Amino acid sequence: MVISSIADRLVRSVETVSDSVSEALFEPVIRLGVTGLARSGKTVFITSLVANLLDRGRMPGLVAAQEGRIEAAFLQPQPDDTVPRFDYEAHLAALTGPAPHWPDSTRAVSELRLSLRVRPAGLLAGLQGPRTVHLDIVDYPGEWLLDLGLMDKSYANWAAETLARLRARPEAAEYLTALSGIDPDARHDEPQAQALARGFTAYLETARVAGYSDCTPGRFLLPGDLAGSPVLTFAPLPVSGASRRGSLLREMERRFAAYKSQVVRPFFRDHFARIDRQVVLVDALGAIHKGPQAVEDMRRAMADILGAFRPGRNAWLNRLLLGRRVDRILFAATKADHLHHQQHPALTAIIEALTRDARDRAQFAGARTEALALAALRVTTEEMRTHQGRELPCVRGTLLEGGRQAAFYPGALPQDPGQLLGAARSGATEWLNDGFQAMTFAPAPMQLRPGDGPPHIRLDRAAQFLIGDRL
Ligand SMILES: Nc1nc2c(ncn2[C@@H]2O[C@H](COP(=O)(O)OP(=O)(O)OP(=O)(O)O)[C@@H](O)[C@H]2O)c(=O)[nH]1
Ligand SMILES: [Mg+2]
Repeated sequence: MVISSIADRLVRSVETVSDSVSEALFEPVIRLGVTGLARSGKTVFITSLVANLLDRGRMPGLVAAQEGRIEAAFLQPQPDDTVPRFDYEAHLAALTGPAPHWPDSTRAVSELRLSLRVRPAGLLAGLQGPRTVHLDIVDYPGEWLLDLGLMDKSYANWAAETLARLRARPEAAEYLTALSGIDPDARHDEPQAQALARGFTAYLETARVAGYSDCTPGRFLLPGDLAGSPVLTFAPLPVSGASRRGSLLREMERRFAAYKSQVVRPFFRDHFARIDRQVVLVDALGAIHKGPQAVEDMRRAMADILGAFRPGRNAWLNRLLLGRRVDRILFAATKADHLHHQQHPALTAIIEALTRDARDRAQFAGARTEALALAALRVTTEEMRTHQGRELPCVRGTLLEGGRQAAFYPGALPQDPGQLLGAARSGATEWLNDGFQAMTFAPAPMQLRPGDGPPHIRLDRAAQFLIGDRL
């Protein structure tokens, strides 16, 4: 434990030194973390951001692009040889090819380096030539951040807290029944451990579908190449005292410790601790459509995610960070092209209120945060339609199911976000008015003018907040 944290620190200090060497050589590196819960829009966001930084015709809100100071942008080999590369070309081909479709779901960390040749602004403009700024974009599942909470818990603490939560939830009934026949002090038996882990994983999966955000350990839901390995074969057991050698309980304790040191720690050390700027993508419209409980859950998840970025949150993480920290965090409500622009201010107000609330809940003081509603890829057009004598602001697009063209009015969002969040917080199970419909549109075939990236909404504003000051 001690040795590995010293080793972590050594790795980090060497990196800090090499980062400052390259900064001194005028090739600054910005590491941009892109995260969000499953299906929040990470892959589409990164693909469209990169395409729009390569061809900047639709990026007037990015000041350096607007001023014509970005002379060139190009993809380069990434610095980390062991992290999968973000498959930019395949995702872009999916979105903009002749039969456009949404990219496949991605379930692990990936990375891409985009380098920009930028002429300096202001006083330095006449004195210095252009310099290269590297933008390293790191895509990782938001679920993994929630595991930070496990780091300062023992197995006994974790199991007791988890079981207390499970007892209040009907989704856990099956696991709890299976547990009632188990003696934690009996000899460890691998098929039994596996059956328990399977039962616990099944509970986590149902809980996530039901909309709970506290579905940790995160890797149980997104196992990747760890599926079936002992680090993922544990489950909470009732603990009444010290464990006996060779018992099921002792083995569970050991695997929980292994999960922390071999799964959670490397993620925070190799990825999280090196991020400079962060964007957290939130499918707010999807949650509003699912109902008040999903909104309440999203509100809590945002606070938990922000909590991971709170300076001093965790002694172990602090040592790893060596004083370095993320200094800007953007919360972005994605898929805003589901709404006519008349409704954008209401969505912006909701994501702003949620972000303020997450700051308060996480007692967050540190980085600058901002909230924004955007569409990384705009797949709709706007139109006004008369319905029962009323003008409705609609969006038109190709429906994902059936491929038909349709105009669609999702319903009214409340002008006052307090109304929505208040109902969610007070435990309402349905919205008072007609509710809010979500529709899934397919990407449409597009013809891009030379110099233009794919169409979007406010992606340039997001880029300005995240990297504009460093260009
Ligand atoms: N209309 C619209 N839909 C979007 C947009 N971005 C994402 N979507 C929808 O959201 C889905 C998920 O987007 P992804 O980018 O794959 O989300 P992700 O966060 O990478 O998902 P995972 O990899 O499964 O975690 C897509 O298949 C689209 O249906 C957007 O800008 N506009
Ligand atoms: Mg993805």
